[in-house]
Order: sequence, then C-alpha cells, then structure tokens
Amino acid sequence: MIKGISILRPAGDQAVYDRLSSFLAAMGFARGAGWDEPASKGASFLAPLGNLEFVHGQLPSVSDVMVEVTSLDQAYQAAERWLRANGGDSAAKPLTEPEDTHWKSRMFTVEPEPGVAFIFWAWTDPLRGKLVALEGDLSAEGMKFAIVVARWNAVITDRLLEGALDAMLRSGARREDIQIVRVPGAWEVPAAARTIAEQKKVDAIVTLGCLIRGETAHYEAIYNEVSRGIGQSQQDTGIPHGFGVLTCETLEQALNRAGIKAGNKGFEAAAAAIEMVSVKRKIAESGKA
Ligand code: DLZ
Repeated sequence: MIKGISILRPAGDQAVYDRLSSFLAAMGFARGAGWDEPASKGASFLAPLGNLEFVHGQLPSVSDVMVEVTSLDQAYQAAERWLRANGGDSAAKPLTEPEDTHWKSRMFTVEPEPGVAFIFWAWTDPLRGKLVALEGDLSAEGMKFAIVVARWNAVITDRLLEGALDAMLRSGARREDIQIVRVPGAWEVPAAARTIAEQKKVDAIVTLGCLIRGETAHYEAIYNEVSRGIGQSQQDTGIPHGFGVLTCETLEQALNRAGIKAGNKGFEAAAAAIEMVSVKRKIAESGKA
C-alpha cells in the first residue's frame, strides 16, 4: 500500500539549505521530521495532500514544484514579505505577478534562491478550490424561516426563541421573513413543523422545546417520539430542521442551556439550520457543475 511520496532536492551548501528552509516555513509549510546524520541532513516540509503527476501535452508551468494554496493573495504577500526580509535580488525578478492559467486558476512563480523556483497556485473556481470539504456559510440573507416553539416550560423556551431570533437576525435574515408558531408542548412540535415544511414556503424550520425528566411522565417515550417526528419531517420534506428541543434532568440544567451558562441551544439550532440551507444550495449547485 502506498504511504507517501518524497521529492528530494540537493540544497547546495548550508546557506542555501537554511535560506530555502526559512522560505518554506514563511510560506506556511509544516515541518516534517527530516534527518540529521553525519553524512547529510534533510529539512522536510509537509503538505496535507500531494501527488506525482505526469503531463502529456501543454505543460501547465515552468517549475516542477507546484504548491496549491487556499488563498493566492495571502501566499503572494507572504512571499513578498520573505523576499523583502531576506534581501531578494530584485534585478533577478524572483517574484512574478499572479496571472490566470488556462485551467481555471491563478498562479505566481517565486525563486527564493536562484535556480530554485516554486509555483504557488489556487483555483479561481470556488467549488474546485475547496480542498477539504464543501461547507455552508452562516449568511441568512434572503432566507425564510419558521420557528416552532413549545409553550410548556415557557421560562426556558422563550429564551431559546430569543436565541434563535438573535442568530437569524445577526446573520442577515429580515424579521418579516421569520414566522413564529407557538404550540402547547414539545409533543406538538413535530406535527406543526411538518405542516409548515410540507407547504415548502420556508427554507428552514427551527424546533424549540424543553422536556424536564423529573417533571415528565414517560419522558423517554415522549422525547423519542418528538425527536423521531422532527427528524422524519426533515427527511421526508427535504427542508432543514434545526433541533432545539432540550432534554434536561433539572430546571437548573435547562436554564444553563438556554443562555445562562452553557450557551443557548436555540441560537445553536438556528445557526445549524442556516448552515444547512447553505449546504443544501451548494450541494445542488455542485451537482450541476
Ligand atoms: C404533559 C407534558 C409534560 C408532563 N411535560 C412536558 C415537558 O416537560 N415539556 C413539554 O414541552 N411538554 C410537556 N408536556 C406537554 C406535552 O408536550 C403535550 O403538550 C401535552 O401532553 C398535550 O398533548
């Protein structure tokens, strides 16, 4: 099984070795273990991903070391800073301006040491440029929401509602795009959420309630049914449902989770719903590409 690949470069003398090591560290490479033996020493620099490419046809570059970055502008600034601090030979033009390539990306070349060139590049197509994962944004601008909130344990659920509204408004949603639906208790939350979701008029629903074990007969049975119903509404309708139904041992614990000590689960449920709307849109968009 393949574990990794190393590309070795002779670094001339100690000064070049130090200079290149300093440059790559300044560009943000993580240091690998390297080695230091009487016969030779090696400075190792790691990247999260690597591959060995053979090219047939138009060569994309003039350097055989191509470093993909998430932000070309930041990499360019880092290279400029390093060259300024380390006396780059400006007559030798060690840094080229970023330019477009023929493969939906931009790149620049930097030569921290004469004869040792690196190309730094980044995708300009944002969907290809995401190295690790497709992720949602937390902007709620233009989104429509419903919040279904249980009246039972209102001292808690009102705080959850405040938290959810806070998350939405601070993320750019408009108050008139948020519908609040009050229901008697947690038991009624899934049915109301499903009715709203089936109308397909909102982008996401946030469900809020509070079950306290000590005060609720058949606590487990109720909780299971509530969470199953909300999950099923989400899966059947495809509308994201933020889950903000607290299940607590005591009132004190519930208060802590409603903004006193341990964050506000209403805020968190709304933030998750916003993110899921964004994720859903991006997945749909990437499916078209
Ligand atoms: C009946 C009941 C009880 C005992 N406890 C709670 C609770 O801790 N949290 C909550 O949201 N609702 C509770 N309810 C009310 C039920 O959810 C439901 O509203 C009623 O049984 C009417 O169907």
